Amino acid sequence: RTIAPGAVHLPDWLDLAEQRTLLAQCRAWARPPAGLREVATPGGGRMSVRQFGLGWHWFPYGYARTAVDGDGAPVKPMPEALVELGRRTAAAAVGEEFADAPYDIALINFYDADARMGMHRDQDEKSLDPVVSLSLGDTCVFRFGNGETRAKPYTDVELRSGDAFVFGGKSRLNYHGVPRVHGGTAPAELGLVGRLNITLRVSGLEW
Ligand code: MD3
Ligand code: FE
Repeated sequence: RTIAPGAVHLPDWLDLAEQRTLLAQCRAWARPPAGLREVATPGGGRMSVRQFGLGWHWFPYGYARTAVDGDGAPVKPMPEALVELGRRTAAAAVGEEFADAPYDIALINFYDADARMGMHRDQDEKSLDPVVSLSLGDTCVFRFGNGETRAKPYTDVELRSGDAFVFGGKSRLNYHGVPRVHGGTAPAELGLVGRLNITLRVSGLEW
């Protein structure tokens, strides 16, 4: 389950009941204002992934926590349930030293069957504590690249509903992306058309 040093895949980390609970929570958290939104790319395009944040908003270009975001909507708090889930998952995957890590921001991405995420690195956090990723719904191809460039060599891994993936240590700043979503592969009992990815992060900010 270790894909690269510090990058650990936990297949079937959440059982179906836990997946349903997390999905119901995401639906509640995504209610307007400040629900799922389209995000502009630096090049002036639109990301095919729609997203929203908990515990922060995107104040171009970085994390911020003012009372309202750019749309005038209140910033939603980081739910305690996600703080605990982040700690528990990181501790199980990469080490007990993260059992109390201060997970304070979440980014929730929604992919329809045509959505993609290009190769990028997550370097807006000031903390190098592990990022915890949780997948719900459709299976995707997750592409894990190297620490230097967005090109090869990379490793493709399928992420399925209920899987967790933790990125810490030497893998924390690696390039990665989602080149493909397999539409219609979500577990029928879950009741989700598409894919949700929840990432739990430590901002490293004092706020
Ligand atoms: C590797 N999301 O939100 S999750 C992202 O499936 C993001 O929605 C993808 O990349 C998704 O930034 C991939 C896996 C992931 C998340 C964070 C990472 C891999 C990572 C941070 C560092 C290294
Ligand atoms: Fe990322």
